[in-house]
Amino acid sequence: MKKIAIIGAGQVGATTAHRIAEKGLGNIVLIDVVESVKGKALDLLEAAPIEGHDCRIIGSTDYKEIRDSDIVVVTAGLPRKPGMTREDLLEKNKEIVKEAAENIKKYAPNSIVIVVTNPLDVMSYLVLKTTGFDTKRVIGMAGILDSTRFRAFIADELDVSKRDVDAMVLGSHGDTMVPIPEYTTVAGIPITELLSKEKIKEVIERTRNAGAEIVSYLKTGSAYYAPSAAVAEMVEAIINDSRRLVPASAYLQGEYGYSDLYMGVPVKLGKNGIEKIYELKLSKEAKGQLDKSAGIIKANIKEAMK
Ligand code: TXD
Repeated sequence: MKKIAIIGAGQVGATTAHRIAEKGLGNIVLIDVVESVKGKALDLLEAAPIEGHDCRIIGSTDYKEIRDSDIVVVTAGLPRKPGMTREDLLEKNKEIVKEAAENIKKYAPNSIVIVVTNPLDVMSYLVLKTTGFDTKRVIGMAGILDSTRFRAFIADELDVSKRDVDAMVLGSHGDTMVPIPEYTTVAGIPITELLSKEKIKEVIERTRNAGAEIVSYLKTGSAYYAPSAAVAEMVEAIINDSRRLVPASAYLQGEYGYSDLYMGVPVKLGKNGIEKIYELKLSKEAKGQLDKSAGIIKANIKEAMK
């Protein structure tokens, strides 16, 4: 079995472990600074006879336990509270993520890293620079989440099965994310054929604010069911080498005209991590929005690397 380490056993980390175990994807090591991580791991393990999987699951406060992991998921760090943007988390989370990255480099030098901690694109950059890993092996999770939100809202709007909706959301995982209606379809039909311009605008706005909408209800934390489903989908694609084509935050070196930053783009995910980055033709409007997204990410990267 493959070994999957999850750094940070909070809402997203623990729920991700739950999903990965029930899919039987590999043995799991949960790492956190708080002792409760050991209890969460035991609780998950004790469900195994009922769920019918044989994954080993341990919880630890010692990074040594991630030794030789095949995949490491980084969720350690603070989540948003009402009124906060993802960028507001930068100062606190950069120290936590840097520490995680140093330990990944030391104990799991051949792993593929999926970064989840916010601000997502900036934290992915920090992990890449701290580990020195090949750019294929450091991937940010955001696009699948933003797209699944967009898909769910479109399906509701049209009263069709959620399974039939495919969507593409590019750019930063933040208020400047760029949902692309031209590449968003229902059973192959572009949504531009099915929904009015105004409706599409409305759904895009709701997608951009979907994280904040949940934070406003939860008050003490942010979303984790859909985020963990998105992470598990990425882990599964890598472990099964299924070459899924999904949006994810990737290190760009000239693609879309941007360099030396992480941003959400369509990628092929397989056993080596990012097997390919796809460059889509974009409308002037979408490219303009992407430029704005890139500008914000660049500024935050500068701040993070100080
Ligand atoms: O789309 C996306 N990328 C995201 C990102 C979707 C959802 C959540 N997103 C972000 O993930 C969120 O803004 C946060 O920055 C992280 C984690 O969110 P989560 O909801 O899981 O936060 P919790 O429940 O507070 O869990 C964080 C855990 C908690 O158990 C801490 O004790 C632990 O991180 N933590 C640490 N673990 C290891 N090492 C260190 N130093 C550490 N510091 C805190």
